[in-house]
Amino acid sequence: MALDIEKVRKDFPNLAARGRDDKPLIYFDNAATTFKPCQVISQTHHHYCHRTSNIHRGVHYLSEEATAEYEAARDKVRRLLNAKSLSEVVFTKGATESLNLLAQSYARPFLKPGDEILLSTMEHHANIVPWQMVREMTGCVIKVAPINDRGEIILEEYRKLLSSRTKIVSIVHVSNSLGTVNPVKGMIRDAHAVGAVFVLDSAQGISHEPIDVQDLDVDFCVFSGHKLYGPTGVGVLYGKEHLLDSMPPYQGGGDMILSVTFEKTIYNRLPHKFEAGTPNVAGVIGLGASIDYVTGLGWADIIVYKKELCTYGTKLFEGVDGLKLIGTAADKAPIFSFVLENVHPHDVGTLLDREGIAIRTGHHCTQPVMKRFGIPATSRASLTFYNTKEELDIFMRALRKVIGVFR
Ligand code: 7TS
Repeated sequence: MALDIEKVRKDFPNLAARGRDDKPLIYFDNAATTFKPCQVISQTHHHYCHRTSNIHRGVHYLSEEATAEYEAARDKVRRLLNAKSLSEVVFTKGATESLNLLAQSYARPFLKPGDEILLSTMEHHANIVPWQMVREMTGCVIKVAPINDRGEIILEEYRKLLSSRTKIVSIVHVSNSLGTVNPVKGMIRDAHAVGAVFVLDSAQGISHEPIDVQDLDVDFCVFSGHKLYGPTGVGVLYGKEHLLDSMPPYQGGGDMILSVTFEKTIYNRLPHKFEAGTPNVAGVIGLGASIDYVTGLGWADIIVYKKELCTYGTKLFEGVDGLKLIGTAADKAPIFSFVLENVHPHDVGTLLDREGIAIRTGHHCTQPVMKRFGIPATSRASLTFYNTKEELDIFMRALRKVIGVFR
């Protein structure tokens, strides 16, 4: 059954908010963060109204209940990713923290001078800078797989860069600035053929298509709750159990230990070894609710509808004189990055904002992508399943008005 978009939209109160100057809001900045459905808001609200307590430590009722809800959310993530066990699901602050955890606890202790980390041109800064920090500390080398003019990784070049020196490959699943969906299953197979571990940055991918970590055979996978219709400040690191087991803790503190003396501390078992301190309890519970929401809508319908939006939007953008889409991969999410002749992206963003339309402008934390295309910035409209073709039509009328101002 197709998605009932009008009904779905009613689940997201923020869609009824007004834009600048009280204009009806069109929210096309979903790659930055998504709106949250009532189901997520009410679960978070319920926690703070009825279950406020710390977890894993109280014998009192509220703490037991909150612990059960927190751990139930872990199982929802496990099922979402089809992970083998709960030990493989670590809660973090977000994709960025998950990548930093991997850099510091997986890469830093194990990499030797001359070992290689392979990235691609289209990585988000969160999947570049943590590895550069490790390079400073270990003397390892960073290699970069190039992309073509459509914004796709050139797979022959990617394979050429893989060798016995490659220890880690860390690649984005869906590019936030190009919309490209990478063929990760084959890329993981290629990385494993040279003995490298594969890190999948699914910050955008998590809301684009279902991820089966066992089918992909991916070693690590990271994402943030807030791009999956969940709260900010919470995210996930999935890791194969034997790999997480081999890693030292990222941070020390409460909850990540079994016993502490001044002579010796024994760390807690997985996944708690990586969850030092009081976590974002309400955030994790909200993330659990967002997973229930998305799976309740059904991936098959979400995928069909987003593809429709992507095809419809691409045609509209391609019909605008003087507009160049940056990112035209064969497999794409409905993320439209574009540049307009003689108009700075920030002006496009500012003028669209006056019409009540929210897009993002800038380099989108992917400066190497901007360099590859020889531009300083793009305007980016990123859509998801609660957006509509009618909104795209209104957007296009507003964009033509912007173009008119500069002609
Ligand atoms: N990786 C990718 C591919 C991303 O798109 C982002 C955030 C991150 C990592 C970092 O996620 P965080 O939740 O830890 O910040 N991308 C964007 C964006 O496109 N606009 O704002 C944030």
